[in-house]
Amino acid sequence: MTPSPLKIALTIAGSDPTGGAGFQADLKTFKAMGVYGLSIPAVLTAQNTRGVSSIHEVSPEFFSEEIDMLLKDVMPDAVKTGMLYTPEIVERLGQRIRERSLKNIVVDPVTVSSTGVSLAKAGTLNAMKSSLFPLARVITPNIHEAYLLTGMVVHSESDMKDAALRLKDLGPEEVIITGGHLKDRAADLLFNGEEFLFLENERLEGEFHGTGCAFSSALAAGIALGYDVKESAVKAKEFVFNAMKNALLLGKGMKILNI
Ligand code: PXL
Repeated sequence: MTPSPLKIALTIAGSDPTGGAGFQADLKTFKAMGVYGLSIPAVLTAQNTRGVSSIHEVSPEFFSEEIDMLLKDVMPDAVKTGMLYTPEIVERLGQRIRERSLKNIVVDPVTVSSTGVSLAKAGTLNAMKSSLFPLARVITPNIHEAYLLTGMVVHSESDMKDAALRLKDLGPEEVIITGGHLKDRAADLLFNGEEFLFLENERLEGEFHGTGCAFSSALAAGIALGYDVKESAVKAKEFVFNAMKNALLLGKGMKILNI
């Protein structure tokens, strides 16, 4: 038997039964990017394309066991974190990342669903700031999350830069703020501590479910493959743009990315 020739990415995130977001979307994205996908559910949601009706927590003890059992056997080349929901889960994850010396951590600080349901309990963002951001290769807040994390309202290109500077001070190696708008273009801002880089694309109208999950997992896949954050971000943006262009009306609610 030969070792797996594939690079491996692990998603630690919530379950979205529609597959539009959550670890299911992450796994499909890993596959599409040519990376083998591992997944650890951190929390479960009952939802359809119209919204989330209920959230079921995984106990911190079971969560730790999921991680320990998997990681004593398989080592990922990159890890993406999504909806973690409670401060306890975030803290346990931080502890395990340190103990296991996990590298290439992409932290998507998920706070709210596309339909407005809270996906983070009180204290979760603060726990991410103290326990996860300092361990992160890159964090990927959208402009709303950037506001919640920094208290800075983000409208313009220069607001995005100010918020990125503040977010970099929280400890990640690099910061990508997603979902900005420059004129009629969709713009993400990458800050690596030295220079700012705007990644722009044509803007597509409408609300899409799962763009944040697909972007951060495509980014983690690129990093697992050995690309740097900038190269991975360019690939991830293209991947999400194509998935948005081909979005599906799967149910009676939001458009789902075609991944
Ligand atoms: O898109 C954010 C998100 C992340 N993770 C899970 C979700 C959602 C949005 O609904 O359900 C599990």
